[in-house]
Amino acid sequence: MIDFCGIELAHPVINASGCFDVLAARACFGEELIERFPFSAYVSKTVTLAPRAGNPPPRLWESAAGMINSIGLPNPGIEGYLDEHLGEYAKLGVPLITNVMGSTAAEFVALLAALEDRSEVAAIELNVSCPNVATGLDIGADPRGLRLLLEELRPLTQKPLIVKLTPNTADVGACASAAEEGGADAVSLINTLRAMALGYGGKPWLGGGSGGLSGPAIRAVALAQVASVAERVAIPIVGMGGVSSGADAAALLEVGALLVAVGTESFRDPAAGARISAELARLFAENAGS
Ligand code: RRO
Repeated sequence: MIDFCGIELAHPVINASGCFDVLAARACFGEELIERFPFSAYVSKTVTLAPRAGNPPPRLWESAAGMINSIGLPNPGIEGYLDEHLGEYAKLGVPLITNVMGSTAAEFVALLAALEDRSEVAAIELNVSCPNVATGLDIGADPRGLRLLLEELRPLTQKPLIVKLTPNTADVGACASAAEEGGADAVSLINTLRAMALGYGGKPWLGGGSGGLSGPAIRAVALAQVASVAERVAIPIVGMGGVSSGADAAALLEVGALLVAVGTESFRDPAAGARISAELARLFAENAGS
């Protein structure tokens, strides 16, 4: 068992937010894919205060060793999430981490208030990869703003707060440290790297203009950023970015992550979570024996 912010987890592998839609997986691949749930906790895709339709298509671009997404946060809004999704997620038999995003502190405050009495929610992940409407800076790329946000939010909830850091910043360690100073219980990283692709006639391919790069292409960046954050903070780290095998997961644990999240690999192989967990367990067993 792993103690993650007071939550007991059976093993270190969880899903990255937005990367394993359990309801779609069940509809496409059948009940058996989620019957023995592959992840030790389930992280929801990002929820905002109001419903959002998301970006116009195309929303994906296949890049060398990865993909660029510009999904644009489609979600039913917090009320829709509570009414339509929470009941289903609560049946998975693993702790639920709800990922939320606001573009102002007031929006985050309202999101936390809506979740506070919902015992189905074990922890809240704050997606801070969104521009602050006042400064235009990504909230998570501005250490001072991030610390102030956490100082405001921390007293408002009993639930652990995990800050999902953005890699699109000069000093991710400073951002992680600011989150910790503000009272974050854990950090998770990395979100996708800002990227774009050109289509026919030199026009941006993605409907949203630019997007975020993920997959094996970003694995080395994730490793470096997790390692540098581990040198700066004492709170638990959830490492992610291009994890496609047990060995990739082990590398993130090696440099200081407590948990590892599987993201893009689940799109390529919907059974990736179970496979990567099994590979990691085998590596642990081999190392214990040597
Ligand atoms: O919805 C998205 O386009 C999206 C989000 Br909220 C995010 O945090 N990271 C990403 O790559 N895409």
